[in-house]
Amino acid sequence: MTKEEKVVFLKNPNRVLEQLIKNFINEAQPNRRTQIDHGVYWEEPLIGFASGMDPLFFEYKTLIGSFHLTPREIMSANLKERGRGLLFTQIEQISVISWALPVSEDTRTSNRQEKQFPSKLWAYTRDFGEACNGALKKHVATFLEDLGHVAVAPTLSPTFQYARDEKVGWASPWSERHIAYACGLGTFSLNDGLITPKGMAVRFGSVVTLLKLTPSEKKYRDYRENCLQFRNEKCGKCIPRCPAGAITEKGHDKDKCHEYLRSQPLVAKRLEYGLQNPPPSCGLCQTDVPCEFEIPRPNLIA
Ligand code: B12
Ligand code: SF4
Ligand code: SF4
Repeated sequence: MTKEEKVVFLKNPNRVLEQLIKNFINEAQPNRRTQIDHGVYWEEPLIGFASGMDPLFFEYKTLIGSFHLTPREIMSANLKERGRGLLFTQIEQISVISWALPVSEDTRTSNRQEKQFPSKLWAYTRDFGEACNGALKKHVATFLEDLGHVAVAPTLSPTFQYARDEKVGWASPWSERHIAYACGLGTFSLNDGLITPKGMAVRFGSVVTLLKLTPSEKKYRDYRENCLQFRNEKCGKCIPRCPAGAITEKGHDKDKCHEYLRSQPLVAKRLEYGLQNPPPSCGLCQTDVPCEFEIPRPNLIA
């Protein structure tokens, strides 16, 4: 990076980081579907920022569990690995960058037709598209590190496995959806999925850094505001989409969903698609629903 570019970065780091993330998705090889048809896994991302001191990160300790880490804990642990400590004056500099990668239109369309298993494009997106998400996390962290700002992508660490918690069921110590919610990217829904302005058919990623960034505005007052079911509108369109019967008007049964994702017929389908040992996927509840690619609008015509 030239001296001039560094000056531009320091003047408006949010804007430069947004552009960096967008450029990666527009141009980088990992977003090309070289494994199948040279299409793209992801469309233009949404990006949000939060202060590491946002009270939500501390609320998550009660809402999710004490095992869910705050940005400050992530940063302290990372600095400790480098033989350094977090200084008191650095605490308020900690920031979080989160992004939503929208599934490409042809992949969404292909998954809409499915009733039992994910489409081939959806299954490849879960595998190779997520690898692209991982490469993006590394890219953002390396960019910041090269400029002298400590940066860490929590979910890239092998210790960040999800496990079954007594109170909240399957959960990770760094829930990308809760992080995205804190960064103003969207709200939760009847089926647990986070609905962003580009819909629910998205995947999330994030990086924690020791650099003060301007937090994004949260344009919602309720944590389920974007879901029609919680706006006095009858919806529930995701309920019949689920082949496992995991969604009801009461919400999402994670155990049923988890069981289905690991089931033998689904494994067989993935092998049939030519995926050797891919992570499980389904996502039927994220496609052919009003919240698939936008914040659903209420039906104004009675
Ligand atoms: C564990 C896990 C699962 C489990 C459990 C899912 C779950 N509901 O938590 C299983 C195996 C079932 C699963 C399935 C799927 N997953 Co998954 N999974 C994860 C993982 C690894 C951790 C999730 C986690 O920690 N959850 C924590 C718990 C506590 O969250 P929760 O129960 O949903 O939270 C509820 C409460 O906290 C509540 N709440 C109550 N009061 C309040 C108050 C406030 C203020 C707030 C904010 C919230 C809140 O809101 C939530 C909704 O009810 C993440 C990756 C990551 N590290 O984040 C991906 C992730 C959640 N999965 C994802 C996806 C795409 C899927 C699948 C579609 C599979 C696929 N790829 O085809 C299905 C979809 C299932 C569904 N409808 O949610 C995406 C989510 C995309 C989205 N738009 O939301 C993630 C974020 C992966 C990623 N990198 O993008 N997954
Ligand atoms: S399909 Fe309807 S009820 Fe289900 S999450 Fe989307 S908006 Fe909410
Ligand atoms: S991912 Fe599949 S099994 Fe899980 S809730 Fe959605 S539709 Fe049901």
